Amino acid sequence: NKVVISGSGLFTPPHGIANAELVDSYNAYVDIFNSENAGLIAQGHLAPLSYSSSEFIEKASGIKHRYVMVKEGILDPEVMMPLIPERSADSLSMQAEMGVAAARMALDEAKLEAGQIDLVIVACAYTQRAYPAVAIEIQQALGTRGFAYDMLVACSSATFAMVSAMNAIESGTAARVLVINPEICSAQVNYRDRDSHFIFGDVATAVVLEQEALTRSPQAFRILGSRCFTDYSGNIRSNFGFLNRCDPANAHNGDKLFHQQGRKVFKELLPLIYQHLERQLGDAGLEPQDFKRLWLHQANINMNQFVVKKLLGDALAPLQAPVVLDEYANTASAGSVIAFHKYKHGFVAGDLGLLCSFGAGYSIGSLILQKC
Ligand code: CO8
Repeated sequence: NKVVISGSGLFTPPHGIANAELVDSYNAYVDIFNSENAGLIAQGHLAPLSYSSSEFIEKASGIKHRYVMVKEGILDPEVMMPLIPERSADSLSMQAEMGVAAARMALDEAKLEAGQIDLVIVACAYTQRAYPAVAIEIQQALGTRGFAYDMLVACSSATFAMVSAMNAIESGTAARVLVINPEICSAQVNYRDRDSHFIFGDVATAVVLEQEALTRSPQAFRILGSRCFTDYSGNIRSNFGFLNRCDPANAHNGDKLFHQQGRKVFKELLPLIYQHLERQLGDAGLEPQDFKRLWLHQANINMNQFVVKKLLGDALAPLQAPVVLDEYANTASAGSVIAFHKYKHGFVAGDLGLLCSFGAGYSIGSLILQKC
């Protein structure tokens, strides 16, 4: 009696930002910075900032557009962050609101009521507070039973949480689990950093997991196998955390936001992904060609093309490895789940798909799925 993913949901935030708008705002900031620091720049004490460009962004990353929960502030060269007022303690938090919307869609698809869920896991790159857990807030908002908790594994939060959910079901701790990934990446983007101002967007995804014998969903995918891997690296990093206020030197917060050595990540992570997938597929007696679809992590189009080429060579069927980052940008843990949600149709019983995340940590999580 295998565990299945019996429903998925996708909440898309209300505001879009195209590359051109973002680049205009960044370049306005560059003009302000360079003119305010003209003296120091002329004396050679400070390097002038260079313009960003839509052409670079699209070529280097594949990203054309991103969604955000709050647009106000992001494009203002004097602000350059989303202006998100704190909500009162008795109203639903922003992350819970996004999570609830995605979860409702996943429940509908799984043909379940909230009261039939007995574990909620909120899994994402950041939760908006330490406690009470956002998952417990969502448990109350939806009316699910049992228990709920948050977990953070950056880009692999969603896949690792699905493995935790599967283990909970197999051990009898829970019968039905909601895994929710509400990502508010825009709050952690340094919009003044040319190398990374374009990378992220906001979104929420959700999946329902339950025993195959229990499911009533026509959309269910059985989990045939799963594998998690981590290998410590500081090359993708945010130093934001609860100790920040204890060091008075933290007045400048650049390193408290997302930053990375993008080139190093590219070079170091790719071989880890190949090795991980080769071992997993080898142990399962499968070949990459056995998969109808690869729902890959959505960080960078070039990185995904390398992974796909290594696995499948040049003979790629249309939509074999669908791309959503052109529209959504990098959405941390939610990227591969968006790809799954949007491109899981057209499968017949027995068809295989691979859901795989990779990113900060480093962390890699992959699930072999089979249409029921
Ligand atoms: N516009 C114009 N030119 C630019 C820009 C820009 N915006 N940015 C850089 N350039 C220039 C550089 O200055 C450089 O110029 P030069 O050659 O003269 O030095 C040139 O363009 C090339 O720059 P790069 O070497 O940086 O460019 P790359 O081609 O390597 O592309 C990428 C940069 C897109 C960052 C690429 O390296 C990449 O994607 N690497 C993989 C990174 C990755 O996958 N990271 C995962 C991060 S996501 C994750 O793990 C989740 C974290 C948790 C969530 C966080 C939420 C906020």
